[in-house]
Amino acid sequence: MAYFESVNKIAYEGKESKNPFAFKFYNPEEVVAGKTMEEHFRFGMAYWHTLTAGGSDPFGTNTAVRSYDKYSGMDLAKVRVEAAFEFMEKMNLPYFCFHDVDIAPEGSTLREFYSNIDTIVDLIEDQMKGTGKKLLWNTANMFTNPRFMHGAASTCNADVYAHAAAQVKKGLEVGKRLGAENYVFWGGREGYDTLLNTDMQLEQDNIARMFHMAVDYAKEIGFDAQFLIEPKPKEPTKHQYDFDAATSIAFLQKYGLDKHFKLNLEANHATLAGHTFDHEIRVARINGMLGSLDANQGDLLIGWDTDEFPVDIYDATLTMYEVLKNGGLGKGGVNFDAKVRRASFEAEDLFLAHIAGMDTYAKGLKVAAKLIEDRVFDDFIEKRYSSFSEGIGAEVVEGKATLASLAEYALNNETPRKNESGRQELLKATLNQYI
Ligand code: XUL
Ligand code: CO
Ligand code: CO
Repeated sequence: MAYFESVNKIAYEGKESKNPFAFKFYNPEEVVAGKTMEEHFRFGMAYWHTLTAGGSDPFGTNTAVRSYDKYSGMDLAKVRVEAAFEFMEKMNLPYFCFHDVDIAPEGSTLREFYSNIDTIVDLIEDQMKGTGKKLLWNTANMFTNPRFMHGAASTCNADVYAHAAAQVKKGLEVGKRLGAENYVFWGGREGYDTLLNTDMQLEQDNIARMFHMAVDYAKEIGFDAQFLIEPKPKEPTKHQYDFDAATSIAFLQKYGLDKHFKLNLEANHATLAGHTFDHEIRVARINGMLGSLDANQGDLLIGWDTDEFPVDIYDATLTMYEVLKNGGLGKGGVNFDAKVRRASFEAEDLFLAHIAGMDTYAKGLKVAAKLIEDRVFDDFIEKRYSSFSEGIGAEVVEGKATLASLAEYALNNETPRKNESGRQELLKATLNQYI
């Protein structure tokens, strides 16, 4: 049965196409910087936004109209699997990502939840075999259920901690069964609102303990996925522990977890932290910690995670610039952690939104590749720091300089070399010429 009857498979038609249901820039076979676009992006569908979310917000209930609305419970979960794979097929998305609760209802006991997951995972496995679609990552939702009001791995309630561990254990088993390439931990409620009731040190130590248990269990069952932490600075708690890339890397290093984890970075989380997405990717990249990307964008005027589909070519260019400089995303990919606006309630909007996102990233990739090929910024940056490749600068870089040797140099250097302009405006104007 077709759940998205009105839409056929989306094909690449090129920039001049007037067909809204066609790619204008994303051409999976096109080679850019030595790889096909499909290989560069490894685009993924977020099960929660595309199949499960219905457009509700704090002021109103669901608006989305879907052909599977008439089902409920396990019937709905089963139908959604078919709809998910039809969507990925038509949208030409090679990967998908899900939380445990996205695919199966929790039921009334943990045992029932496990059994529901098993039933649905059987169906997903069949569909994966039939279509060749792959699991970019899965994760456990440890933030929606009221039991997690105080946190999951950071909770004050040890029984809740055990429940969270049980979800992670199952998640790792599911990941192994479905050949997940990554396993994600977004610290949904791992943070706090007031120190007046919080033992910050115990909470952080306990999070690290659960991560170590997860590393150990993955090893035990032979699950070799890349583990990823997804930083976010706030929402739902005021102070999320995994604030940004730098904070998360420091946490992983402190607890001896940095060999086992990389980062899943999300554009809207970066801006919530007061950073640009390319800043976050650069921080991860220079620390060897870039894992995967949640593609979306926030709204300049709104202070929360609006999870909009990415349409900003400028941001996509700088994002793909960092990805290319990283030599790609390895086991990671570009997952659309993005939702259609509440008023874009028709099923067709899901396709139009993914087309917009994939085309934006495709165009960004092409511009980034050209910028790198022409060494637009590389040459400028190389020259800007050239004083560190010779003389006293080279001594600093080689670790030969001391405060005393530098002071002696400065004392004897009556005519220091002049500073040169940073030329920001010129560089930004040049970037615009490429876009
Ligand atoms: C929440 C968020 C999550 C994670 C997975 O802001 O981004 O959907 O990506 O739990
Ligand atoms: Co995300
Ligand atoms: Co998010």
